[in-house]
Amino acid sequence: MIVLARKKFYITTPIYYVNDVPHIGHAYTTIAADVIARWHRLKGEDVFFLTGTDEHGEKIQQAAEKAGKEPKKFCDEIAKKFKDAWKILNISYNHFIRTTDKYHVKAVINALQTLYKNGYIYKGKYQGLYCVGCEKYLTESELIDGKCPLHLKEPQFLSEDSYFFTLSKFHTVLLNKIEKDEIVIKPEARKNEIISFLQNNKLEDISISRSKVKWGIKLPWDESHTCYVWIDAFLNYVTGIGWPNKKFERYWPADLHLIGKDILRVHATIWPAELLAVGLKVPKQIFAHGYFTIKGQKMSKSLGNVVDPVELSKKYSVDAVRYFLIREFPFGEDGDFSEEALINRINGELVADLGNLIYRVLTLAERYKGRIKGKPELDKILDISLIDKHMENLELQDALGAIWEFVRNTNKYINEKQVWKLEGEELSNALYNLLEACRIISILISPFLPETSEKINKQLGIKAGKLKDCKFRKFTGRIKKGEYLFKKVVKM
Ligand code: ME8
Repeated sequence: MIVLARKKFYITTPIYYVNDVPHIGHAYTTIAADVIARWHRLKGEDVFFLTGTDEHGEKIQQAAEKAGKEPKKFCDEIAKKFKDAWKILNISYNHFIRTTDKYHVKAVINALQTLYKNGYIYKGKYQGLYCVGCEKYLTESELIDGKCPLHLKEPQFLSEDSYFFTLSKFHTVLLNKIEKDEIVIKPEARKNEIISFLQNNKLEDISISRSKVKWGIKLPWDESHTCYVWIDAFLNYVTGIGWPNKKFERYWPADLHLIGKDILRVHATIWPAELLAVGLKVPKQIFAHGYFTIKGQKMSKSLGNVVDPVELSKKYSVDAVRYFLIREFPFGEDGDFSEEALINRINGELVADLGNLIYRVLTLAERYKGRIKGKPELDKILDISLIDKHMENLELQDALGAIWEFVRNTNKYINEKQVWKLEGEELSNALYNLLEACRIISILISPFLPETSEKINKQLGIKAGKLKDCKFRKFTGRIKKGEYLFKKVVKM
């Protein structure tokens, strides 16, 4: 007998800086990654989903000083806040990496040693404008009115001895790999941006050490310098699955690095170059989603408009927040967040479409005392391969849209058939179709709305299914109607 190995799927999120608590932007990437990871599990794949926190460097050192705390203790506290938030938001990561974890630090030292030994590092002097918010040197042309366009602060002029990584050596190979889709960059427009950047600019060597920053991993050959935080941080994607231990080969290269557009350029240049220099394969795919604003404004502490995903979930339910974030914004494009839009989705789609459907079907089914059997009819309006295609193309909004089409059409079926007026075989047949549709809907929504899917399964008296179970077959559940799935939000 030939036993085929299960297909693997390795997905990562950025590791978030612990200078501040998680906000809705972090939650967006992490929820999207969770939805994708759960979808691949539903397909029976061997999924590894990695997330975590980025804890070294000047930005964190300064934040700890400001809070009057020793850096490690400060990191412990904030990293816990990320873990707690992901627990509340039902994030099914396989591992949460912290760059202060001992195994990571050890592996980074190992990688630095390899880079040094392989001749990719040399000593020089760095002079330039450094933005602590970005944790990187900026060129004059990147500044707007002398300020970093992202952090709206003037960068500091720094001049220091530094070790350099020979990024320039990788210019041509990176451009080739991106053009040939050996590293797939999505969406297409972002790929073109990177290609045009590489065609119009020569990659320069980058400084990878700081002598003035104490909070970081020391360079093994010169302990008076600490490692540049990005060089350390990128390696999480391999150390988080065990590198340099050989077991990491099960999952590497990553199938998908999911990130925001703000950090695409470094992911498309420094990261693959670092991998090549260490002698590892490059990732298969990087997807950069858009950024969202809050009621048209940039989210910032000073504007006081930072949205806390945990608070939002407490107010409206976790699944409502998950649903909204995926359904509202085309994945890859920028979007604008507002609570009004969230409420509209809850009332118009979760309550009116899904909640209503489950309640109506279970009410009708509970009333019926006979055996439920019939012939599939609703299967004609369900296209699983289309939903899967959207998921594979990372068109998350469209996938959820296609599932919702089925929810709406199932509701329509009740109205058109006037199921409440049917009797005997006709009623049994309609209920069979409706219950099977609800069972399949529960499977399809499970990556997006895991809690709701569990509630539906309980009411239908069935176990959680896989994607292969999304076919109309015999209905074998034991129905027990429960509460409404969602509550209508009354606008004040
Ligand atoms: O950049 N809209 O960490 P970070 C959408 N530590 N997504 C947003 C967002 C917004 N307004 N704001 C943040 C770092 N994000 C590094 C990464 S990886 C090796 C190191 C999300 O805490 C989005 O995913 O600044 C973005 O890329 C990420 O948070 C930046 O998180």
